[in-house]
Amino acid sequence: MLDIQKTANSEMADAAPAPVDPATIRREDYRPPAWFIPEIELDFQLDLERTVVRSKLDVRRSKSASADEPLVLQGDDITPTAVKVDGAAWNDWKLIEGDLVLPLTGASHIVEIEVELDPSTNTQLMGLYGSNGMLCTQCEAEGFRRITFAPDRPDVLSRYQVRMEADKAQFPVLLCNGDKVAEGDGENGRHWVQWNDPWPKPSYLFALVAGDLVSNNDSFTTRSGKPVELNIWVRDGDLDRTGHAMQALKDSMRWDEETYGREYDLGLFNIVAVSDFNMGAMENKGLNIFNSRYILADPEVATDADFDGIEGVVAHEYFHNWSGNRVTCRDWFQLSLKEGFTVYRDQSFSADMGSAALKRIEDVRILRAAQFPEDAGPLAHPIRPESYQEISNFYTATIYNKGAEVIRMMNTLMGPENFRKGTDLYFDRHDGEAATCEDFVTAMEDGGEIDLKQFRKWYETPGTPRVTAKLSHDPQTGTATVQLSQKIAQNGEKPKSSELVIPLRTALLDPETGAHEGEQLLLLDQTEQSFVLEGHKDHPVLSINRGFSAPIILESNQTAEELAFLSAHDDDPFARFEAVQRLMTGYLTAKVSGTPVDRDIILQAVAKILADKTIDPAFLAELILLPSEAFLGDQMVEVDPQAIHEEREKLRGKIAVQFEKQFRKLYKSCWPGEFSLDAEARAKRKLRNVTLGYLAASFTEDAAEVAFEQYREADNMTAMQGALAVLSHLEAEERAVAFDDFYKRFKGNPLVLDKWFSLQVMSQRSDTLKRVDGLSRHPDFTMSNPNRVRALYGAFTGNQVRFHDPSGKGYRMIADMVIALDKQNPQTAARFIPQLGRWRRYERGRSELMRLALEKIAAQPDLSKDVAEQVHKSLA
Ligand code: 0A1
Ligand code: ZN
Repeated sequence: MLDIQKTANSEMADAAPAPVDPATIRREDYRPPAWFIPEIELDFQLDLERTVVRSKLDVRRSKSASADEPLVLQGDDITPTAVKVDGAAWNDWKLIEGDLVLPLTGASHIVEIEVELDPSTNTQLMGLYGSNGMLCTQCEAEGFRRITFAPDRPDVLSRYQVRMEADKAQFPVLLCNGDKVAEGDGENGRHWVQWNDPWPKPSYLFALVAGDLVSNNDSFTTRSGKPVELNIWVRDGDLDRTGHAMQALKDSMRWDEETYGREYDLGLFNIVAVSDFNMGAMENKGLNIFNSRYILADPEVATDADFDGIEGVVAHEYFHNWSGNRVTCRDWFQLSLKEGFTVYRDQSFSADMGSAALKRIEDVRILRAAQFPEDAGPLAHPIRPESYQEISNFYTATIYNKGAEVIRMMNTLMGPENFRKGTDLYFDRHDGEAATCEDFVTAMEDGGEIDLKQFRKWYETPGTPRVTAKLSHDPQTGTATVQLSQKIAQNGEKPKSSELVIPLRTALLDPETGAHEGEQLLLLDQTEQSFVLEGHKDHPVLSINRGFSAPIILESNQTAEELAFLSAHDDDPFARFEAVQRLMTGYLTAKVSGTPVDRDIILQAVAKILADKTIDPAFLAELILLPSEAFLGDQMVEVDPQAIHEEREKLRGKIAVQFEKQFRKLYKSCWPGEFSLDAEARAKRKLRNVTLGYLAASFTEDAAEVAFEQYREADNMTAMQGALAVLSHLEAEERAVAFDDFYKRFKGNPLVLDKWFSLQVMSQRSDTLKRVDGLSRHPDFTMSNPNRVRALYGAFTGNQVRFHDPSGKGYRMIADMVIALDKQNPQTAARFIPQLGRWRRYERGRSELMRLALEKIAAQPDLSKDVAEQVHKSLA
């Protein structure tokens, strides 16, 4: 219809505003709430199949709202069984698109509502649901409306008093936000607990848990001397796997006091581990709920990476107590206000707890693997989006990880002292409020005495900036000139020039020794800019974007010789790592596109690295790793996964053969002693796995034997997984033996079983597609558990060469899975769309097959909002 009108009167159509899709929610349409709810009382009669929720809302009309503005309380898939206003039964209500609308007059009322729920049928895992016999909730972003009717928006803050009642034998533990104020036994074997949360909070931070749980109980004394009881609640039998999480919690509490001056504000902090969870964890006030994979660990079942993940996520959720809970978001467009800042905080914490250099390499790897592709594709959005249809789709690497990079750049620009002054002012100024990204930037300006006017562009600009750097040198004047320019490309379009503020930590290295006279911060804030640096007799070597000080793609005129020089000499660990990566990436992308290129320079660089005895084993392991196939694809105009795979394997094989002796020696030198989680032991485990990979790639006949031996002797999951990862690609008999043994040993542990699924579908073997299909029918596979779905299908979509099988079978398999999963768990289903959504980046044949898979999903009737938004945007 719209199109016909346009052709009939094109002049009119041009002048008219863009058609507004009713499903689209826009940032510019924000209106403050018409009603506030300072107090909420909730009563839960809990049961797995029939839970009754009674709410009592103290509703107050906003002074700025008109006198006839009705009270609208959001609901999703619920109906009221009773409504009262000011104590009397009230029938004057309507359900409009799920929301409860009450045409109330006057300034304040008490509204009481009763709702009945069946948590056992809640497969979306949003709202109140059953997981493994327990009851738990997930309310962010819009799950509270699946529990009861309420103004389910983050700028309505309420104080909650909650009474929970349940069968005592079935649910001996009843938890909610805040402090426990009373408890007692009821009739018929029931018991109850009364909870009071003194801190006003938005509904998305509400949580309860009821179950048969045991706790690791500990305590923490805040720096002002207040005692805090700490509990990590798990199922019986998992208790001895909670020690690492508890230590991480106490370390986080101390760190936030020391680094940001933030103290915990309740007498109790509870964490609960649940096995069915859509995301990693959730920061509900005083009652964090975690995906069990981010709590449970011991060396026998968890890898070193798992231990790090636990430390980081425990810290992340704890830090939200200030960046998210005490200061929350005004609306969901501001999500990065809490998420970007909190990711930055957890990254800094982990850097302080371990190796800052390794942590930075890891964080950049994640950014490049998840965020850069997002920013280059059809789902690109700024860290503060302008619109959305389903907010669950916006828990993205852009909001989280690019958001963290933006905060990190503020720190770089301001320096740590002024940065702290800024965050102090932000917390003081907005404590107890629902704030915006703009509030944050203003507080940083006021507290940190800096002008961030132009810097704000980062909040509204999608796409990854490309910075071109050229170094020229004038021996006569001894000046070196760094010429910089910036542009941004979006969704495959031609790059346009940009004017972001880009802080580039830079050093000019002496071409003989690699020494330099200190770093400089080059501030690129125009489209093109030159920086003249004095005092360089000889042509120096440029080391730029050290520490990855800005989230950009660097294009420089550096030669392979210069990169090799940096890979041997750069004193910034990230820059040194980056130099090797760029050297290898340049070689491999040239090979894939058929350009003749020199390989010896890479071999020489690797030889130097291997000969450098000052490098610690963990860093050495990073330096000799090849860039991933996915990353290499991201550097190509048109991706051919098979060609990339082949060239990468050739280079890997060549390095493996050339340095076989050294790898063998290193492998032996990393022989594990007594298991320990200290840095040295971890570094050895890491290097041992990397060198094992090379030994297997060197075509030596004993590769399977060596890997199998490592598997057999391993007393920890890092070594076991490393061995299985190598075996998974081989034809050898040892592969099946090891995988069968692993299954038998760990079939009772769902988190380890997830690894068993993943390792098999990440195999490069040509029968992998068949294996994915077989595993999807395995009795231990279930679509009801998001971890299991991700373990099988998520890991498979990361397998570049097999997911992108030229037959298109991999794409069809994912499309069919998404269609089936969407009926059960739309949020998790929608998370698979971006893998297909990148179809425009692939060579013709694959591109078309990926598009067809998306079309098939799009053609389904009754798609969820989650999947529909992602599919339609991907095809647009
Ligand atoms: N705020 C959480 C992330 C989160 C978001 C949505 C969820 O719904 C299923 C769950 C968790 C965090 O940043 O950790
Ligand atoms: Zn978060």
